Amino acid sequence: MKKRVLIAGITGQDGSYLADLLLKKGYKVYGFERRNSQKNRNNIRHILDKINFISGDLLDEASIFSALKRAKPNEVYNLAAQSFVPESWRQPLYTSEVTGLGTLRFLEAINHINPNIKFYQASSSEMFGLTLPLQNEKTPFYPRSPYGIAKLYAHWATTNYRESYGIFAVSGILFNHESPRRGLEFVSRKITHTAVKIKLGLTKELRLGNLEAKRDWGFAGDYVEAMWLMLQQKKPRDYVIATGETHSVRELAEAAFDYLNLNWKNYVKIDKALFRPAEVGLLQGDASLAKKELKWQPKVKFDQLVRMMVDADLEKITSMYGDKNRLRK
Ligand code: NAP
Ligand code: F7E
Repeated sequence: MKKRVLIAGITGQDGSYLADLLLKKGYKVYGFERRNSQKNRNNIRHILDKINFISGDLLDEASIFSALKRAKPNEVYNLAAQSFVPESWRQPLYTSEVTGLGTLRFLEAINHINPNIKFYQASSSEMFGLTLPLQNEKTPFYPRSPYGIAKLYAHWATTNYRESYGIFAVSGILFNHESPRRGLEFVSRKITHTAVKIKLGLTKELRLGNLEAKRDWGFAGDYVEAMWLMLQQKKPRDYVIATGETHSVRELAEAAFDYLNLNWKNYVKIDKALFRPAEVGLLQGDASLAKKELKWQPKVKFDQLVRMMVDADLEKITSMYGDKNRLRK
């Protein structure tokens, strides 16, 4: 019998890669999708006919209950969240409701409907905040944003439901991961997308905030494999997923502009409004436990990731403007 999966956040970056992976593995895929005035299905447009959509919202407990009843999943991946860190200072209560309590709503529903459902929670390296690298499963948490705090609540709720009710509920503590499907506001995609527009003469500058912040950036396609592996283990436990390398925002900008034969210094302008009230300055993860127990390895390196994203943006933007002649010589 086909395994059944419910993916919350299927329209996002990770949800779309996870759906690709699980369809390939023969799962029947259900997508828990909130209602928007316009469908936001760009990331999954290539698999639309293979997904069974269920409308629902992390804010609406009843919709979670009925989604579980309808999909009857063996596995649930909760990838849905208000995931943009700066927005969490502008909408702290909303972020806590969705990103924090939303997870609790899923756990409660699973416990009531079928505690044998396996549950994956999308925890985040943002929970480590101000701690020193290398961060691993034993590193204490020190979140620096309402987003990080909400994720920490969800993280502990997941642990608690595992320990209280024996649910196979695990958290993947994932460090930043990017791809051509990343939202345009996150720094990696903002850089590759704007650098390409500059190259094509469509815009003149790129405004950025803190260039010195360092992140451990990996490829989303590699990271969804780790999510799946976590739910296939004999025992439920949490894992850090990271590349182990760290790079600054400045290095990311340099790599993207270099690849386009441009000097980043001529285009990047610092905008104080883009600095955060409290910053996470340095993240670098230690994924040795995942490498040992899950046999997981990141495949895409930093430079390869940047080039993949620039190439994809070149393709997208030129096809949108229909003017390949403006491409770089
Ligand atoms: P993303 O692209 O922002 O996707 C978020 C998804 O959540 C979207 O499908 C969005 O739907 C959905 N969503 C938002 N609010 C919702 C609500 N109230 N009810 C139902 N669905 C809702 O995020 P991502 O990069 O794929 O990340 C996936 C998860 O991993 C998130 O929980 C994120 O916080 C976490 N995480 C991400 C990273 C990373 O580097 N990417 C690292 C660690 C953890 P719409 O399309 O309708 O907006
Ligand atoms: O920022 C700096 C900014 O927004 C990275 C989410 O997926 O990963 C992501 O959160 C760094 C920060 O990602 C700009 O100050 C400079 O230090 O791409 P980001 P994030 O905040 O690390 C974690 C693991 C998650 O869980 C989140 O869901 O880049 N930065 N200038 C900028 N950042 C943005 N967005 N825009 C700038 O102009």
